[in-house]
Amino acid sequence: MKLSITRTSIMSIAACTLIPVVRAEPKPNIVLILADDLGFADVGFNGCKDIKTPNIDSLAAAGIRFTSFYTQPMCTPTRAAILTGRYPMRYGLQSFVITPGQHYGLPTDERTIAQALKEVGYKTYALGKWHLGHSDKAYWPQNRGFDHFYGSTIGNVDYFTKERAGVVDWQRDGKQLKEEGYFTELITKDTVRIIEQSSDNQPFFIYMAHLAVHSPYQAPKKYMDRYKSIKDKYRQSYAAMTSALDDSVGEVIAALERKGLRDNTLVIFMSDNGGIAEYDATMAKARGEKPSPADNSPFRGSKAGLYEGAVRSAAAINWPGKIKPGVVSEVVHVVDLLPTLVGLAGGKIQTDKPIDGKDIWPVITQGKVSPHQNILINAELHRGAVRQGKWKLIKYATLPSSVELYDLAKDPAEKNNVAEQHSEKVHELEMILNEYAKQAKASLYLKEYMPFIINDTKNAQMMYDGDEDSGQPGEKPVLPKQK
Ligand SMILES: [Ca+2]
Repeated sequence: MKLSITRTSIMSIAACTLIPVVRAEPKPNIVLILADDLGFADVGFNGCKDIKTPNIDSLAAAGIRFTSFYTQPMCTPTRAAILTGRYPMRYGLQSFVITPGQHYGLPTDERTIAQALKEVGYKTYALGKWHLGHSDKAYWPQNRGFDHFYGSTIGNVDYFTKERAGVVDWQRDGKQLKEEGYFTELITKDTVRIIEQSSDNQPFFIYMAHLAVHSPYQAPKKYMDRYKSIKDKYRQSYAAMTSALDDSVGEVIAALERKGLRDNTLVIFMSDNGGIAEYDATMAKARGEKPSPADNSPFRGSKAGLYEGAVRSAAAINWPGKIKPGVVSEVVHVVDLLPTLVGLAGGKIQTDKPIDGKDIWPVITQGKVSPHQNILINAELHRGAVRQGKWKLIKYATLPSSVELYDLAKDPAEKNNVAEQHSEKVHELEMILNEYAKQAKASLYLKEYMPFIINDTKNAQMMYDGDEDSGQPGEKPVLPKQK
């Protein structure tokens, strides 16, 4: 079979959904509730038994529950994909997350969903965990289209002290705060306040980015007490944190109802990536932790990987009277939120850069098939994955390289690698993945931490710093103590 997949064809596929469609009048309020590291099977609507999520389940039961809603494998990249509608590899956020010592952020020439909604009259709020750049205020939410921000800019902090390595990271609109309280409950209280004080004449977009249920595993006693029967202490804390998250969803919905806004408010609930299951991170092990409390079944893998367990999100969308209850099993991706929501708001979708997201409103409301010919799961320097129909290819490019092909229709748990039996499909999907990879910008994470790899892949070696022939400048040798 002759293949004719070109860079141009992928670019044109990506760029073909740029026409905004005005459907809703008046403009709906939008509440996007983002959970962090929640396992696919850790909500009642996906079959969870030991953790109770009645409020999240009600939301899903009265709306659409997605079974193939894809995210990126980690916090920073998924947040970037939500805000831009573009795959993170296009702007260097494809690898890992922004760590507390790093200096980069979501590049400031990326236009966000908050900017797009603000342009058509929305009041925009970001609450909770930002994780798209903290070292420079230019990366902060209030400079990325949000009118107000209340929360933490770095990745994860203590739920009670809002501190990381001795630094408190908790602010309202740029003003640092010292505030008692549990992260989940504080942002819930503020979201309720925003809803109660909202104006009848101005729609709002609330981006409520929970830290829950990311580590550290901390919950108030009243929630821990609900799960005394769970013996594993990590699972118990995780369950307690999930219950606090569920109560939060209930309080937000109740506030919308009290204010009489429920019928004109679209609510999305989703996790930013799969839960930590089968976790084998070296650093966590070295600390003696066993942080594997989540359940991504029936999927294989864990947060940060390329298997479905990393990228298949527990997700639902609800809008009374506009979205009929049901299940969508078509493949959709978190980048679709921007064109879909901005389309509903009558806004404009950026046209000077390729938008990867598609308008999935017809999939949600009319049972149409997925508009995606393929979806990019990720394209990094060392690995990548792509899904096309029932097929999924995973490529590990580091030597010795390897390739895996799964038939997700027959094998959603990715147990049987059928790459050898379907070499033509492997070839086709490798070409698609490589075309995406050619469009990737260098990873900003690697640029900061491993510039020798990024600057010259073909002749990769440590950069000469004028003194030592390897290592970082000023790096102290660690030698065994002399007897
Ligand atoms: Ca996460």
